[in-house]
Amino acid sequence: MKNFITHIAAAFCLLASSLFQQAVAEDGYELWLRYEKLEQVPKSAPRSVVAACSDLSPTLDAALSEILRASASILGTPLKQGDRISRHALVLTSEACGATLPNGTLPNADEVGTEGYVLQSTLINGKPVTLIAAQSDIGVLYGVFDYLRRMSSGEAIADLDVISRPKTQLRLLNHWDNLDRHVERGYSGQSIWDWHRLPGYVDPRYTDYARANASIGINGTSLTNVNSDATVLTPHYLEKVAAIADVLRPYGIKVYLTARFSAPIELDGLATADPLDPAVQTWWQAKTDEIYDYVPDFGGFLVKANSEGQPGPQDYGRSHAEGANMLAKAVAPHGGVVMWRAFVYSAEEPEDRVRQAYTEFVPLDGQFAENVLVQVKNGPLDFQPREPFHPLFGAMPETPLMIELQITKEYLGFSTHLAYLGTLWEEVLAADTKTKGDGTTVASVVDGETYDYAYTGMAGVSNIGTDRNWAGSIFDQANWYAFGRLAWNPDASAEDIAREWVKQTFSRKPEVVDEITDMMMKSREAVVDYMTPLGLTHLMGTGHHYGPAPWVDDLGRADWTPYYYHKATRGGIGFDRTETGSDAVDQYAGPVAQEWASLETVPDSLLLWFHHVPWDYEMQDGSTLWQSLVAHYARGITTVAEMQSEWASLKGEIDSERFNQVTDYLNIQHEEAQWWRDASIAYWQSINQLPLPAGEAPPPHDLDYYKSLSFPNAPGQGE
Ligand code: GCW
Repeated sequence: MKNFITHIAAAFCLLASSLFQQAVAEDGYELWLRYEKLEQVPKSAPRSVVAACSDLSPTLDAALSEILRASASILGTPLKQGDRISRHALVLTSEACGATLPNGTLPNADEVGTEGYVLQSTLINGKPVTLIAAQSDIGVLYGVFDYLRRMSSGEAIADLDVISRPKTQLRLLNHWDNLDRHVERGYSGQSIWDWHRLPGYVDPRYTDYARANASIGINGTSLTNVNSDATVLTPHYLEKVAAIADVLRPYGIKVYLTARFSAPIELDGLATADPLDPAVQTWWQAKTDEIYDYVPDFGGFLVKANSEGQPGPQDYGRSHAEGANMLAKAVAPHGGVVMWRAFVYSAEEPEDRVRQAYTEFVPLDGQFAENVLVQVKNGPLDFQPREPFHPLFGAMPETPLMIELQITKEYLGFSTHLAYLGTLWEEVLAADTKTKGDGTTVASVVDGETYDYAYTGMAGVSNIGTDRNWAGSIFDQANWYAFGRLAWNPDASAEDIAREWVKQTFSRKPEVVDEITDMMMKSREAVVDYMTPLGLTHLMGTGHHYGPAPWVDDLGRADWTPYYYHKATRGGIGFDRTETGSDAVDQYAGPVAQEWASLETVPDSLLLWFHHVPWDYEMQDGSTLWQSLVAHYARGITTVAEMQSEWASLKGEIDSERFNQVTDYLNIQHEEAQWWRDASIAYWQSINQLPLPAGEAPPPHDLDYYKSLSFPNAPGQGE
């Protein structure tokens, strides 16, 4: 009887724990590292894991524990950890760990570089094994994540013969996190950096953050907002930074900080922050040395200077290069870099805002120190749903240019709109700058292939916060994932990345994978359609950027108003950036400039970015501009409706918690897409006085209603 009761109790516990697991496991916390159990364990599955090393670093420990965790989950039982190579073992090894393998087994540096790896089904001492080998231990960890990705996606893991190495060196998240834990343009809770409780309390979440980032090859993180606070450079905070760095180090992730240019004045009362002043230079050298005492592998500084009110070298009549070089000199002896942002535009200058970064930076090409990278947003304006690529790409052969992408969706519906950004980034990376002949893609500039840059890199403005699901929504996790995968390989396909993510995040069933991938692939274009079609841009609400406000024309600065960008009048709409206007198009290489400057050849998608045209302008398909505009809004809404029904068809395939959240968010997106369309149309009609094309429903409210909506507490207000 006692036995029976014990059995019942045990069974109950098991049931309860599996129910509990079910409940907590699907809140999105595990990201793409869910390691869902395979329906059938393949014959080729490994039986044990062994590190063929004379020295086990914390990085290899992390690799081994990831394998044990993942195998327990994917295969149902954790692999045995052996100390000898047996048949069907997973063998981890590297040059750095003192490989204890027959000569010739390791890949050489030419093949894999310092971070790459091989995955190989091979024979060692006559035994069939899978080898995960690299020059460095971090290469092994990356290889392990690749192997686990294949396994949990249900891909074949027999007969592997893979070599992979990153095409860019610096693959960084940029957190816009303030020290009070508010995240600028954050839509997923507070900052995960709990400055107040650090370093005494180090949140275990940092380890999961590191695992997730390492799994997609991210190797650096800038912890603080580019609108910076010098306080982070004080000893009290550096201790906290060091505690974070210690957790991230085994995962190959270096820590970077934003440097407030006026820090010498603010922290130590210097009279100036002039970069050519010897006292200022000495201050930064001492400060930098101090940082390296706390964090010996500190990556370097990220700087926003003379932009949107941030202090900078121009306050002292010095150039961006002079400012950057002073900091570069301070980090150089330690092997650090400076990432200097090109997101600058002047409050006083009347020059077309999208021209200004190019005007400012091109003359400085060749003047930056060797360890400076200039960090350039993907487009010349500001992370809009669609922009042409930034004209600086290809225009600075002597200066390493990093691309900056925004993972957080400031202008694409925050966390409630589904917008997979892989397609946006792919569009930019694949764009041909033609600066050095055909095929000079943005990717080939960024990865150093075109100009053989000494440093290469990609930065993504993080969407991570304290929400259980990290990113504000499940689908926003895909943007974090896609950023990492594209930073590793800027030529990768957005669709392949989406599929990969879906398999690990939702389901391996082909029909589910197809459906969700389809939703993702069309999602960003839907946002462009219902917010800013045909090359329109920056029409969002003031400050928070939530919802439509194309009517705003009276802010402190003209170039913060939507009117500045659309210039709609009774006669027409669009920003003339040809020679008759600002001539911003001339900043692009000849053939690109020609294509976009001509109404004959400019693609519809960029029409109003480069041209001011009448409302009855005839589009490529024969419709008028006005008809086409209205049709684009409708198409955007229809696409969201399709996404809703595709998602609804997956009921039962996805756990209810994630299914319901996505359903609710899609409903919000649909309502807001409709709102965008109605408010925009009401406004355009007030300007052009045109009737709606036949069959189009009039907006349910008048323009005053849309104008009267106010959202004082929308995230981002006041930023
Ligand atoms: O997109 C704009 C944002 C600002 C941001 C700025 C930048 C950090 O609205 O919030 O400030 O860009 O990139 O510096």
